[in-house]
Amino acid sequence: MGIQEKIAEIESQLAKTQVNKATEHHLGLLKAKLARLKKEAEAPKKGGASGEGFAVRKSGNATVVFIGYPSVGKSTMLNILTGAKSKTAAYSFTTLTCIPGVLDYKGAKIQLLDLPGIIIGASAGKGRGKEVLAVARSADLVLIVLDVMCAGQRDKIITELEGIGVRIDSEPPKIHIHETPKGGLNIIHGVKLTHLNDNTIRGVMNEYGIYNANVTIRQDATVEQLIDVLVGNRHYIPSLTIVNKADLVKADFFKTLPYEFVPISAGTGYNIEVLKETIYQKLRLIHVYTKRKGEKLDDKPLMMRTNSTVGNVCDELHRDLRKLFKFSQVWGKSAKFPGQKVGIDHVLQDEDIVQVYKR
Ligand SMILES: Nc1nc2c(ncn2[C@@H]2O[C@H](COP(=O)(O)OP(=O)(O)OP(=O)(O)O)[C@@H](O)[C@H]2O)c(=O)[nH]1
Ligand SMILES: [Mg+2]
Repeated sequence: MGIQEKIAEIESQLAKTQVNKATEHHLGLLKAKLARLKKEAEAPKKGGASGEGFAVRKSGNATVVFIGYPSVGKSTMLNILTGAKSKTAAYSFTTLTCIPGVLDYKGAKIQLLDLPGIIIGASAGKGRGKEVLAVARSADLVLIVLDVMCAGQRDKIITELEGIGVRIDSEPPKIHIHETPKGGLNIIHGVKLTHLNDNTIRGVMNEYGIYNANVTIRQDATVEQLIDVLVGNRHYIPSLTIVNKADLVKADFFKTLPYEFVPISAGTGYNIEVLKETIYQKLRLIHVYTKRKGEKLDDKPLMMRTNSTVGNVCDELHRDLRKLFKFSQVWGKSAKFPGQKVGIDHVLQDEDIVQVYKR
């Protein structure tokens, strides 16, 4: 049996098995096997070009992508938000590649990437789905764009994103696996587990060829989360759902939608200012002030992505600064005390002050 047949076989078994306490263990092992096979199937062929993803350079303070089915209005939205000129039309697959635009908002330069529409099965390679979704992997925020007439498609888009390793609106699981040369599997529980037992944890770990390790679990994790940690290469990214073409329905319609979203009309411009503000808020950009020795603060802060490091600040200031970096001092929330000496990987927080010393 080839790898694809094995994947299909397990998927059909999963679909057939009832979900309950008695089948939990069995299902867990099947899911682990499925994830391992999928990873194997995806591994780039030796010698071949990877060829995945559009060539887009990140720019500005953050990168935001539009993901949605064809003709939901992604390009119309990019144009109204940024003044870009991405082609729009009433037929599907108008956009064929990645079109960038820049939204200037409250001093931040936010890169918006318009992409071709995806279809069901995109993450498994249908259409140019994999290339499109791959762009989402490196984004700071994913905009899930829905047509008000098909507002029920949100879950399907999330499934496609999950298919390429993107985890929306969640944090990396608090599971730590440290392999050891011998001693078996030592499972350390930080909290009571209600979805997993040691037997299942062992079975899943064995599926990944791990027989000796310290496994520390500090949250009530699911088997999916354990598998995510084992597979690795997962991307935890915030999302914002936008329901477009609000002009086509009465306001009452929106009360029926079971998720959080921003209703807009890219066609008429309705609620566009609210959308800009929501994108900006979701990005949680931070302001970092830089200071030169003996001088006072630069009064214009740098706008940086959340979790930016001192190294990222160096890159922002001068392209050679990273090479010349000796150490830096930090004042503010990320510093243990004012003026703490820190290295290039120190993670900064909003309103921090940084002074860099060169070699
Ligand atoms: N009524 C209405 N029509 C809209 C709105 N926004 C976009 N449209 C129309 O929807 C159609 C598709 O818009 P596009 O912006 O090309 O959609 P897209 O999502 O970029 O489509 P693809 O590139 O094919 O994936 C066009 O005919 C637009 O004029 C809106 O808010 N209301
Ligand atoms: Mg388009």
